[in-house]
Amino acid sequence: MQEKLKKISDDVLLQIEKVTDLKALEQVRVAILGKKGELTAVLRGMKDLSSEERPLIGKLANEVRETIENRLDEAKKTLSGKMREHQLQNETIDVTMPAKKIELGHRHPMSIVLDDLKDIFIGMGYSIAEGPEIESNYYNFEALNLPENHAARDEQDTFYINSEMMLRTATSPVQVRVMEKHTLPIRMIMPGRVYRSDEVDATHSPVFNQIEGLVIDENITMADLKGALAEFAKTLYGDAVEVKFRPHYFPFTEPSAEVDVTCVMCGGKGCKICKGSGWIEILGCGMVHPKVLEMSGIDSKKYSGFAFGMGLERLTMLRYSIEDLRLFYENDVRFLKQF
Ligand code: 2NM
Repeated sequence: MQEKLKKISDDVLLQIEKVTDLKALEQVRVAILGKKGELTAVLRGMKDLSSEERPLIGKLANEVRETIENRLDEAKKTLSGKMREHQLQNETIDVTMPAKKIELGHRHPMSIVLDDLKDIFIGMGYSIAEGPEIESNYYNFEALNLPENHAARDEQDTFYINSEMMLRTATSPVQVRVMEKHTLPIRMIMPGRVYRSDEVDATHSPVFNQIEGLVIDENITMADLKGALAEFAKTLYGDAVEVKFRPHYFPFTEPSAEVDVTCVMCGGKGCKICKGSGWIEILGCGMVHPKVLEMSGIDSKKYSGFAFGMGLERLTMLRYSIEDLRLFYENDVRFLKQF
């Protein structure tokens, strides 16, 4: 019995020395001191010993158990220490390492151009007005003198919500709303999102952005329109640019015109962008139709005014030589980063 205890003790102490992690150490402990452990079995067998042997073996068995327990404790302490040290070495933070670069965003090219436009018009004394994107038949068409059979009113061209309401096809309804309040004079631009039922291609999108302008006061003439819009074009594209007013037709203005500038790409020689003509159309404009003024409660004998409208996508494409407006909405950072 004494020998058996000695062997158990020697074996276990050797095993403890060899163990390299806490899990294995626990396995050793269970195998010797656990309910079904080797030493536990010996201690249980004590009752079968003779009364002479029992105290001797009992004492020895307890000593062995104490030694083993002490060794297990020591090994546990050493192993945890080593593991902690290992952890500290592997998980150190190098505070001198350069931080992850935070990518700063910036304005979308269309926002850059819109901000420039706002600056130009604010500089000429205009203020900015906005209005709803869902409009009534009256504000979107009727008040703008668009005849019942006008193509723009067609279901094919406009997103109707019901027979009375629709997504606005231009920002002109905002101008009507401003005119109705008739706190004159008016000198305003109306930027905003507009909707037309167009197929998407390089130059069309069912959702796009417009900037329209409206000036109403006593004695406003076509000369004021020409002066203001030529000034605007030259501020946007540079003094070298030539500006041309070409007669056109709009139901809400009379007379009406389209404004061309010498091609920003070729300077007027003719290229792919201006289709060889040397000119590029940038906006539509005209003297507000007396009927339109009267419908909004403005006395057309006392007051007159001009209005104009342009597409923000188009202006931005011209500014940056972008050939496909779909790039504006895809938000591919490789595209956006260039501006
Ligand atoms: C354009 C071209 C010409 C325009 C006119 C009006 C209003 F409300 F005063 F009648 N709003 N917008 C207008 C005139 C818009 O866009 C190409």
